[in-house]
Amino acid sequence: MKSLLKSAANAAGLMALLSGMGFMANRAYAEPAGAANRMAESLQSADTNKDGLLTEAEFTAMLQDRFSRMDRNRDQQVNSKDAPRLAQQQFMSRVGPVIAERDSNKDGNLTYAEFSARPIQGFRAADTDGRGTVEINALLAAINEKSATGSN
Ligand SMILES: [Ca+2]
Ligand SMILES: [Ca+2]
Ligand SMILES: [Ca+2]
Repeated sequence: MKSLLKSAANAAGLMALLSGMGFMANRAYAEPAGAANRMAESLQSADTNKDGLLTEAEFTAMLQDRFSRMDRNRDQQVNSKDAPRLAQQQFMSRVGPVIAERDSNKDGNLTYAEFSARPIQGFRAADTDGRGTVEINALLAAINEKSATGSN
């Protein structure tokens, strides 16, 4: 019995979800298998009660965790001030594209609201039955299918 993605709209929501989570950025193209594995790990660890379903609360907890890891100086904004002194370039090459992509008011600072808007939209789009949960297996199957069929 398969309960995979049921519609193109759902697949579009899934892609928004995944790209929103930052998995499709940069390195995903260079090493798709590694990216898929990291994604699987993240999704599984986000499922804190291990019931195989990701609730919106579990999902947003993961987003908050990711945001606070970038916001190293804890001022609720992610920007170049958060770069570690000795690893400024690495930090900005990883975080810079996320800021550029999601800084919706273009002030150069990424707030949590800006960071989370798209992934949360994607989550809701992937939640086709409107129960507030998304099956992790369905997400992973879709991811594997994506990497098996290659690009495009
Ligand atoms: Ca769960
Ligand atoms: Ca900050
Ligand atoms: Ca901003």
